[in-house]
Amino acid sequence: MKRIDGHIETLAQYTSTIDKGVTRIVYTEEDKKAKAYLKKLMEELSLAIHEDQIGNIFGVWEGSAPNLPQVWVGSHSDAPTNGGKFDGVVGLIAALESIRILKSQGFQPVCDIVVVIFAAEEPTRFGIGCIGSRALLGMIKESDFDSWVDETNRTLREVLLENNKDPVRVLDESLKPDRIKSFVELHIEQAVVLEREKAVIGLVDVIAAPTEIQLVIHGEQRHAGSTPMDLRKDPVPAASEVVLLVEELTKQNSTSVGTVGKMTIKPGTSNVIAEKVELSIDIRDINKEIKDSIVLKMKQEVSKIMAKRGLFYNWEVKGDDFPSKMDEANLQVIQQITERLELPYKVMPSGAYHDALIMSRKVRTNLIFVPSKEGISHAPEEFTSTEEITSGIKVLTEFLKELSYS
Ligand code: HGY
Ligand code: MN
Ligand code: MN
Ligand code: MN
Repeated sequence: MKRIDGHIETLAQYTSTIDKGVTRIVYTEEDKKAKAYLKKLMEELSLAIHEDQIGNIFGVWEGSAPNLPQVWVGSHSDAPTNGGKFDGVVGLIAALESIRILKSQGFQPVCDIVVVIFAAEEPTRFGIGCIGSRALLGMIKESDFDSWVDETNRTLREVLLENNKDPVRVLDESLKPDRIKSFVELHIEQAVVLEREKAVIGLVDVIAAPTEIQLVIHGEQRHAGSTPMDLRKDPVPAASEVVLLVEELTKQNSTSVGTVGKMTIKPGTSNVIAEKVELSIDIRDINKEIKDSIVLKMKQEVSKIMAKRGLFYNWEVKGDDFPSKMDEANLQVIQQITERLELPYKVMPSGAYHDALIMSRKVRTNLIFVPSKEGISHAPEEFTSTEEITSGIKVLTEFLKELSYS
């Protein structure tokens, strides 16, 4: 369908890395242009649009009984560094397309249907994901506005103020969960299970949760040529031991994963022994106990490595979420719809978190997957076919219809 392709291609142009994938970081020009484009699509559907103080955008299709709890559907429009065109975007285009289809059928929802564009699902800028949905559910505390800092050393508070947003109002804007009947997100699978099992729809039953840590190892900056090896306090070999530790501890369980995605050596010159190394550590599991035991063991081992090398370090837990089960009753409903549409499907976990992970803390939540080619995501090669997206839209449309009609 031209429309779907067209929207995805247009949104992909709003990137700061035109040569390599899609990079769209929250509160940047590209992010604002993408959100402006999506708001235009909402206007074309005559949705009532409003935006909150953290930057979540809502498009409301008013039902015949607007005081009933609302049905929410949505995803995010930001993209990681050198990411793909489909992550997040597919869920938003699918939500808008579902509404367009229902309107064309003359359908009138009883409760409101609300399309939500969450402000920032990716952790790229501040090191923690789902800032929009966390704020919405009152899960951001006052001190986070000053402790969450981006690479230019600007705090979330400063960035919000620069964008004419009022951090103080973010705190009292949080949602009344009983206003929402349920939330559903359609998203690319970002793994290869559906493709391998020749299914086109994933019905997620549980979402793995991340513990996001920032580790800074402090060394002594010295001359690379004249400093003997036994006099060095070099943070880089220490960081290397930590990277291997992350791999070793998470490899021991089939459901856990561990990643050091970002490692910055400062000052980062070939003939200077580093002053410090900053690493991101991302540990996940669908089992909370396993994840917590890995993080604890890692913290103990890191302390031994630094003691052995006589290095100071700072271990900061940026985010520590617990895994979340999706709503079982609504999963059944989606399963029946998928069977009725004769689409091959699989009930499965999600290794990636989503705003659905956060929303499920207080709202009945479901997550529907469409396949990712060769399981590739968070990379320029990310791809999902229009036909697969269209199948997802068929399921989503029926689900929204059923949910908003009674
Ligand atoms: O990392 C995640 O799971 C999400 O895609 N940001
Ligand atoms: Mn992502
Ligand atoms: Mn995503
Ligand atoms: Mn996500």
